[in-house]
Amino acid sequence: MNGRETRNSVEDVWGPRTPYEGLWPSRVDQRVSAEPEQWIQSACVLCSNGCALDIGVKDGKIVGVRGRAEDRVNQGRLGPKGLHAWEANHHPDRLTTPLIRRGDRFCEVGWDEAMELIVRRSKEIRDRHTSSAIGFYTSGQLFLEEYYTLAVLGKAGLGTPHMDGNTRLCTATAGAALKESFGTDGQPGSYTDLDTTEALFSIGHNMAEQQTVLWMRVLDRRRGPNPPKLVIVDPRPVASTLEADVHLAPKPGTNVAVLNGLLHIMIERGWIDERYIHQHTVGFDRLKQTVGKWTPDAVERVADVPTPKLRAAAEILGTTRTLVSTVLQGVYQSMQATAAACQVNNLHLIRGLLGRDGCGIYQMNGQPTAQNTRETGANGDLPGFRNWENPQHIEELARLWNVSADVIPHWAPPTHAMQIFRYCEQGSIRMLWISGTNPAVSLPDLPRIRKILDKKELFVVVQDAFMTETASRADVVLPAALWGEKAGCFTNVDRTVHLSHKAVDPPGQARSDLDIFVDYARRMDFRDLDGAPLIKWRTPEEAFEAWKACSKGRPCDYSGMSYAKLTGKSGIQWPCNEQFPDGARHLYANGHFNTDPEYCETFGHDLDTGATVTPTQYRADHPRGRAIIKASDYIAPYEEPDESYPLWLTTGRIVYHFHTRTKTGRASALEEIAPDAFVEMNPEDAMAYGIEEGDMLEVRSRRGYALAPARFSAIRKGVMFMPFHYGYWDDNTRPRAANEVTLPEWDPVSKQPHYKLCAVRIRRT
Ligand SMILES: Nc1nc2c(c(=O)[nH]1)N[C@H]1C(S)=C(S)[C@@H](COP(=O)(O)OP(=O)(O)OC[C@H]3O[C@@H](n4cnc5c(=O)[nH]c(N)nc54)[C@H](O)[C@@H]3O)O[C@H]1N2
Ligand SMILES: Nc1nc2c(c(=O)[nH]1)N[C@H]1C(S)=C(S)[C@@H](COP(=O)(O)OP(=O)(O)OC[C@H]3O[C@@H](n4cnc5c(=O)[nH]c(N)nc54)[C@H](O)[C@@H]3O)O[C@H]1N2
Ligand code: SF4
Ligand SMILES: [Mo]
Repeated sequence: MNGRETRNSVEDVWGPRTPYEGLWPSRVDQRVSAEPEQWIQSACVLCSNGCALDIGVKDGKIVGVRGRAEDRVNQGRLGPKGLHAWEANHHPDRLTTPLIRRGDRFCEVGWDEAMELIVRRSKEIRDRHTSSAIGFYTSGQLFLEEYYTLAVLGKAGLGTPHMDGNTRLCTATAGAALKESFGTDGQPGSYTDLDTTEALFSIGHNMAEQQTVLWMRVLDRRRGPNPPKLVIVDPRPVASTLEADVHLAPKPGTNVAVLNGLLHIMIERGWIDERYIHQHTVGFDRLKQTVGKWTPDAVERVADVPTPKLRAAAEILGTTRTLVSTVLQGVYQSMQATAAACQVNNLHLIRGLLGRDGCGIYQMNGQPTAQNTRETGANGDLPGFRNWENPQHIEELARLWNVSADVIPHWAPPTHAMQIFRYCEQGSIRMLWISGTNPAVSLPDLPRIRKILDKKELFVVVQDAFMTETASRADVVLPAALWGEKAGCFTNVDRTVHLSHKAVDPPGQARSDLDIFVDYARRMDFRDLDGAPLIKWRTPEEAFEAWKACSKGRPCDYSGMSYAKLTGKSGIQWPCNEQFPDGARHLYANGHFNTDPEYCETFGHDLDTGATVTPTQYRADHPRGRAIIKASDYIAPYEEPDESYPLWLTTGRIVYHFHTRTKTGRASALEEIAPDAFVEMNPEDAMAYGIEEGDMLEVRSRRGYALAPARFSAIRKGVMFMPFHYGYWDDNTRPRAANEVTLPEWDPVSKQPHYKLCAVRIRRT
């Protein structure tokens, strides 16, 4: 790249500081390969931060991006992925025609032939085995309008209970923890809380690498007047831990012990808001009882966190007048995911640090549009955060869609992703339609996942922009348009909705996911009770209008938004309606939560077993708009190092790549700086095995093995880390995907897999 970038984000990830307190100054980051003729408004789709940007277009091609200075989320800043990954849009590897498998090769066909085959197989399978033999596995990366269309055709057209998204791997626990504590999904806080907060608590979240622009905001506060205190909990040394005032590095899988220890100290020292607890919560007594035994010594024994450090952290969290907390995969993909995430909610509740400026909880999202998968019900929940156990809510949807309530699956909890794959394995699901996700690299225990996808009896449709490891195992591949080539909305982690306009045409015959779903619904001839087409929209804007009607009156109320209102200025936070025409910064500002039995999204679960609370039980304990404090005692991980597999492996991400690298692996500067997998380990562990940096290691678990070179860091002894980005589309010479070895276990409440823990052994090859 010549002089057309404002900064080199690969060498200097966060760029220069703009110290502040109060109003975050803007700094516009830009990177183009040629002077754009036109700038088209959009937002970045490479993480849940949702940075607003304009897409630069020249001669019908994307030639770069620049941050939008006027946007509340990023005030112009962009990180390395945002500045680079657009290069993938015009990569020659893009899929441009539908493909049908004939024997062991793919044949190019037209859309009619591909869609007719899918429709024929759908009808055959439905007629012989019912709609329950058809499953959908979607993404956290499509647009809101696309998910909503998929949700309606799946729930009201086919009536299959087997729909989930890769959001199950990503933010199912965020949703679950918000529901358990506050009654429905929805992040209570706002990014503007960071502008004034006195303290920040981050657990299992590598913000500096994974939400780089959010971290810029934190760094700018840290360099400005009245910098916030910073407490970080992560077993690895990551960029943010160097900045922290207190870094707790617990043994993997011990989050609940650490959090119970913090709560214990806070309660013991009287660092609680008794009035808030009394007026706005239920369940405090049980929490007090449960954390009673988690003295600092007890925490040290289980989690190996030194007692002075735990006390120092508790003092910051217990005495600060405002607090922002962030939680992500080190919690959601670790032991007791929902239980641990709920303890962070509890920490805010017992101190009354909620619903006002400077106080926010982010049960973070990861993927850019994961929030929308959950809102629209494309992940198995019901649209608009409705409760599948509430007959009233089912009736509302039936009326809205003009279908019989019996069609909408609500007789059992929605099927979660790992169970969908289990049903495919057992043969009760015979058709699986995968859109915008790459399970052949991202699901745990890959040897098993490959076997399932390769089953002759399973008809697999894959809708993607590239020939991924999953697409190459499909029966039909549908070429999808990417971001920039279609219009639609998405919502970031602080409920800010952005509209991404279409900037360029998709390559070849590639079509938007919306077009594909609408086409399928038309060809399947799904109809409502009056015989009219079930899907009454064609364009993204029409789909958005339909969604607005569905969301009205629910927490995620979009009814006050429009494509026009979302164009030209900053993104807008939901709820946006008559009461909040410009959106609302905080949920629960009045201390009233969404826990009313007629309004809530779930009646809740036992956090340890996942057993559901019955509607009768919930009504009997009626929380009356109070938040629910749920306690949980520590449970040891299911698989721990032993004699045969003596080391921990944890997996995750690095700053330069996004997931299975379909985009970032095709952005030259990102691929160049991070071309291969590695095993991060402590030099002392390495010495015990006679391993030198760069040696090729075999990492083996009870499931399988992967090969990657050793890299040293100050990671906890006995723990190793592998990024899960590297699969096989560009290097099929050795097993190198972290998920060859990971554990197919999941959280009992959120059903999110435990990617952060498994026992392995290593040897030099
Ligand atoms: N660069 C980049 N950014 C991304 C993504 C990407 O692929 N690349 N993906 C996006 C998506 S979808 C997501 S979900 C997010 C994920 O963002 P993060 O959750 O921040 O990323 P991870 O690397 O998965 O895990 C976070 C941290 O958890 C720690 N950890 C492991 N085990 C434990 C434990 O038992 N307890 C605690 N407290 N910590 C533990 C790890 O050491 C790791 O540093 O990032 C988003 N942003
Ligand atoms: N070991 C381990 N495994 C993990 C994790 C971990 O930390 N450790 N993290 C988990 C998490 S949090 C996540 S989010 C998942 C991510 O796992 P995946 O979802 O499998 O990863 P991606 O590479 O993002 O796959 C998205 C696919 O969608 C395609 N795509 C992009 N945009 C569009 C579009 O507009 N339309 C269509 N049809 N396709 C599109 C991309 O080309 C890509 O193939 O991985 C999970 N797996
Ligand atoms: S922080 Fe996330 S949304 Fe913002 S530019 Fe980076 S990848 Fe994109
Ligand atoms: Mo994720």
